Amino acid sequence: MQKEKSSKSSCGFSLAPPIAFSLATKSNVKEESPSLFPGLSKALEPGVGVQQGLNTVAATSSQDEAKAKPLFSFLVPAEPGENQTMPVKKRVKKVSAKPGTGTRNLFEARQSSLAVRGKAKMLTTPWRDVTWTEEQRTSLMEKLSSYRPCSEGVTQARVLLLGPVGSGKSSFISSVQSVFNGRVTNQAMVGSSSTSFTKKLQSFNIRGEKEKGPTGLVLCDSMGLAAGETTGLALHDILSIIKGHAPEGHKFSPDQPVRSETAGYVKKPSLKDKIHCVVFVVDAVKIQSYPKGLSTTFQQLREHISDLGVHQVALLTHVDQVCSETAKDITKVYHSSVIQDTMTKAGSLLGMSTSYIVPVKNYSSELDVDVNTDILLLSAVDHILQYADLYFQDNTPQYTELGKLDY
Ligand SMILES: Nc1nc2c(ncn2[C@@H]2O[C@H](COP(=O)(O)OP(=O)(O)O)[C@@H](O)[C@H]2O)c(=O)[nH]1
Ligand SMILES: [Mg+2]
Repeated sequence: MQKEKSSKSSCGFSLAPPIAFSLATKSNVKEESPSLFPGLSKALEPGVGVQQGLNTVAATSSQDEAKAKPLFSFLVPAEPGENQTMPVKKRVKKVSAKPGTGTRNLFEARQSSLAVRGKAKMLTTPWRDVTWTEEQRTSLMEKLSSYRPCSEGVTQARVLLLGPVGSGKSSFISSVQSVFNGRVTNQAMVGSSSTSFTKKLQSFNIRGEKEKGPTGLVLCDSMGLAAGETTGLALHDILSIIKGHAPEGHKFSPDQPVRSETAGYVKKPSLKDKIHCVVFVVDAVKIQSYPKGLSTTFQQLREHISDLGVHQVALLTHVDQVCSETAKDITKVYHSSVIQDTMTKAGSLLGMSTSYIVPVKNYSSELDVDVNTDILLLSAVDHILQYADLYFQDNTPQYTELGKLDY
């Protein structure tokens, strides 16, 4: 089993090389409790979160987005964590028809054997290494609180989250802020009852621990992506944000693309106004049911964003809903073969190597933060900042070849 190794970037963040995923060997696999969920799927309206409860506000905001743009219905498991990989053949064949002689049908026998074969596999050796301790959380918090971009004149890394409605963009922003606050707060959801909220470009300046002031990280929320929107307005608007032209609070509208006449339009954006890293956000539960066009949307977007020299990574959210063991204990996330498999699917959807993708469990219905969920979220931020730093390296004179300015 080969695990990821880390190397240090010149900005102090460790860079993860592409992961070599290895196949589970028998000795490396232990069985999880049988899957609790049948193979049926049901369609949900876009924007309706699987998880209800505290985040009904967020769900409302997503619905507002959905209203604004007719999207698509997602097929999601009838139950969280449902495993759709277990076809059950309903072939019934009596072995013996004689009553009282242990009549048993093959269907029952098959069912019980499937119950064993269908168990989600948990790997004894994790496919990525994480230290799950209080010290690790503290050290990550300190590292990220003191993070500053390695580029003069830029005090914060601006990171844009892009993904379908309901994928967990706003939840991620709120969850990261919650980690630093030490309690679950729904920062990115505030005001989401307003119908325009999720249509606006909103930047969230992540604050560090108490009295530590702002971190060097700004997370930018925008409205959801839909399949087939890469041509025309949406793509144009996304690229305007990335180039730094779109003003804060800009309300996206198909009739009013960002242009030089737009109020607050930033004519000559400097490095600090631009987006320094793009994070695609996809939902593990919906990974197989996203419309085909979404993959094309992602790939076209990626091409355009790459042309701007901006690095891209991805978050795979809702991992707690595809693996029951991980739902019970988040430290199992890198032991889960279901999640490993979903990562591969996310990689194909996005057209990127899985080494750029990190699994995440956002705070959704919890009231209190949890050390291990915090570690996973902070590791995701760490991952993002590595790639933001690559952008700064690429666009800062001291790092460019012979001091040649290329921006
Ligand atoms: N169980 C679970 N629910 C999540 C997770 N991330 C987001 N959610 C829920 O998914 C729904 C949509 O999330 P939201 O952040 O509004 O998505 P957005 O449209 O991309 O901003 C909300 O009900 C969230 O509480 C996650 O990692 N796990
Ligand atoms: Mg949102």
